[in-house]
Amino acid sequence: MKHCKRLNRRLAVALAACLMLLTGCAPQSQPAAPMQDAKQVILGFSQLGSESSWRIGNTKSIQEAAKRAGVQLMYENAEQKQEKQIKAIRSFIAYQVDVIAFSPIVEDGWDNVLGEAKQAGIPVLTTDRRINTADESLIVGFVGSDFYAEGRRAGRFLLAKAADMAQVNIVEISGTVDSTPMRERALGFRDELGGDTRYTILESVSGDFLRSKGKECMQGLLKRHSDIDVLYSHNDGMTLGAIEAIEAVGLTPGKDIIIITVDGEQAAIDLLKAGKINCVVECTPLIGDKIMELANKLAAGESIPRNIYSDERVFSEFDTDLADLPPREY
Ligand code: GZL
Repeated sequence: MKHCKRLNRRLAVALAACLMLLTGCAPQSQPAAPMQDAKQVILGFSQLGSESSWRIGNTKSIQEAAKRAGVQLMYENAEQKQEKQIKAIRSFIAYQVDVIAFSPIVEDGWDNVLGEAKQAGIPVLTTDRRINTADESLIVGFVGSDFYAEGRRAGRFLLAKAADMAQVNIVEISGTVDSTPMRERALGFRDELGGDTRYTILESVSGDFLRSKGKECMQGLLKRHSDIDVLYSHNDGMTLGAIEAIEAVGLTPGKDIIIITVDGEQAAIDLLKAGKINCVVECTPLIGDKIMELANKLAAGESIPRNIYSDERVFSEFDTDLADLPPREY
């Protein structure tokens, strides 16, 4: 409905411009009146929270990109609650925004509200995380990271790092339960280690991507296991908390326990350079410009690719260029 109104408005402007040109009504001394500025696209964005430096960097990227792109951003922070995201999406529908984008905190439970958006003719884009649905038409596309590939990269580093170890005991501090990054980073890591029986995952606990919980998780793991060789942590925030716990019991992170983490925030890169972290798998939050490009295309009725993945790398102790790395933006 909204799109019909917009298209009618634009057609009217285009028709007027053509008529002026064809009938020579446009003042000869000047070019035809420039097309009326296209109506500013209104994007409703539901952010899942502000649980980590990654998330704060992601929000900043989106807000700054909206300004650059001339997109009117309606931004809602759900503070880690799915019901608040659903409420925000309903408010965007009521306001008849042109496009809705959101980072779903978990994968399930979106069909009803996205069915309402579809009924209202508003395209919905998932960013950063994905949803689990039988009706693929509820979403027009995804932009973000390939978390399964990130998990495999983490495993690939460990295979190289532990090549000479006869037995490798691993503990995992995972992200928010039932979130896409938690599921896929775990799966990719395990698939990369394959059936190599030298690798044992002693225990996996969820730290919900929070630094405080990462510290609590590691305190518990250290109490229950005296033979930990590796920590695989699904985000830098939890890793920073875990390192506090490791040092509190007199162990040296990066030496007594190999540390593999995901995100690539500045604090983690600094600890990599200091030898307290062995591998940082990059997961960039800087997808704001791409989101705005897609929102403008969708508002103009253009089609977009179904999946757009960020280009990401791995930083590790094997790199020789760590000193030359530019400052991270999160
Ligand atoms: C990954 C993102 C995750 C980050 C965490 O794209 O969803 O959520 O890895 C963040 O830091 O909390």
